[in-house]
Amino acid sequence: ADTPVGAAPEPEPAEVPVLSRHWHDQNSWTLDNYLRHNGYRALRIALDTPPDDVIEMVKASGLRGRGGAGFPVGMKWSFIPQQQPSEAESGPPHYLVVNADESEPGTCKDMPLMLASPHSLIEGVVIAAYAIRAHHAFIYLRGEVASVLRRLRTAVDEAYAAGFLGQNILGSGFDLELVVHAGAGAYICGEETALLDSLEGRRGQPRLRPPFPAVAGLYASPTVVNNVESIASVPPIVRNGVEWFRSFGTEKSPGFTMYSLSGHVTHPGQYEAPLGITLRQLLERAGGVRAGHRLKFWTPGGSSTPLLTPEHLDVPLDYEGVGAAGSMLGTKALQIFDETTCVVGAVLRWTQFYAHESCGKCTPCREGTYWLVQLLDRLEHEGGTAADLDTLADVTNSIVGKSFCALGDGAGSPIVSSLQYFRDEYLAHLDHGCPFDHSLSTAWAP
Ligand code: L3W
Ligand code: SF4
Repeated sequence: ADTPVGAAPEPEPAEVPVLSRHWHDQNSWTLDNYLRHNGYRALRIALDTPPDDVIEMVKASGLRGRGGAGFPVGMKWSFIPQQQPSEAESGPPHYLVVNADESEPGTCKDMPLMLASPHSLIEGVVIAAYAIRAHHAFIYLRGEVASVLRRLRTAVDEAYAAGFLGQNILGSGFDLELVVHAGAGAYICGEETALLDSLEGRRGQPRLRPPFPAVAGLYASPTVVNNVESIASVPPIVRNGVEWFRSFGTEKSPGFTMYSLSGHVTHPGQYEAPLGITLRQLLERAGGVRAGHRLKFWTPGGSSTPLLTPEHLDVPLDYEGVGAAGSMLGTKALQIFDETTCVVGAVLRWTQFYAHESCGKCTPCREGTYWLVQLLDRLEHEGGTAADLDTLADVTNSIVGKSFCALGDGAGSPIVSSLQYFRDEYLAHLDHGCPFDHSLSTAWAP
């Protein structure tokens, strides 16, 4: 209880940025810097609040999962049995697992968050674990990103030393052990049940759902799996309240979020904004499409979400708006492509990724993604026949909705949507392959 938790509270404006407000501070990642800006104040508030009330607060805030699916965070927490494991006779422990295996193509917001502000994640972890009565939490991180691993482990050590982790946190009687686990770098381990298999020491492959992790997750115990940004969004809600959070965004998609802009954009990077902003507005902030060029197509939430076109520039980037436009908000990874990009080449590159990352558990995805690459590669480099386009659509149809997990559906998204919007460009490939001058496009080298 004697641990310093920052000086006088700063009133926080109801404006963005929130999550990234202090990313540019010198040594932004240190505990000292975090404490200077209300760091761990939300934890003290939460620990003075009954766990169920913390869950109710997150529920009322309307915070939706930031990992791709947009599932309500508070509702997910409420699926966990509502008593202390010790109160349930021989009941299993509860676990909190943070999905930090960010690897959806174009997605680059969790890694910068953990590099610049690791304590915002750690504070969220302690609050979430307290709410669901977990005494063990794990952050499952992509192993290749050694810089983030080091940063996170240093921050966890700082948090233990300051009494924000470990036994009797802030004198509250609540104990939490937090382990940062480095995965081996497989896209499929971002799928929550494959992640749990990997964390248990097995090859990461998706499990059948239901049961969902909330019922039988890590070591078959009730487990909440949440994305990094979802968890880091919790402390500001606890500090400032539900109304403050709901003053951002839309009624069904409240709050602020990180959008990643990449590709043919003047200033690529992470842009924090209220949900419901449009690509046109984000491009204004990012200096527009690269000079002298115009937008041709884009992804709203990584390559697993159907492509959109310039006609969708004013679509609100929230779950409902992007859904109504025939795509998904996904991870809010906005990959921007100008008119120099061959859509077939781009789709080929993505499909190679899915074929490489397919875990091999189910036949439609394992075999189908291989054949999609063969078809697209031939179209791009040699040409093909009109029958090849039918075969492409047919193989895709055999994967989408018929695979074991969302990777198969994701692999089909760029193909279905590019055939919908750019069929003429596929036809232009038929006899001699790609008609584009690839030296003009900096985004792809198929
Ligand atoms: C208890 C129920 N829990 C659902 C939970 C479930 C999960 C969450 C969302 O895929 C998407 C995918 C990718 N009782 C429940 C329940 N839950 N019903 O809610 O579940 P779901 O099935 O809607 O989605 P998901 O399997 O989590 C995520 C898309 O995101 N995506 C991929 C992103 C990849 C990364 C990465 O880089 N690692 O984030 C991008 O668009 O296609 O549609 O927790 O347990 N009745
Ligand atoms: Fe594995 Fe692909 Fe099947 Fe998912 S859809 S289980 S990644 S083979």
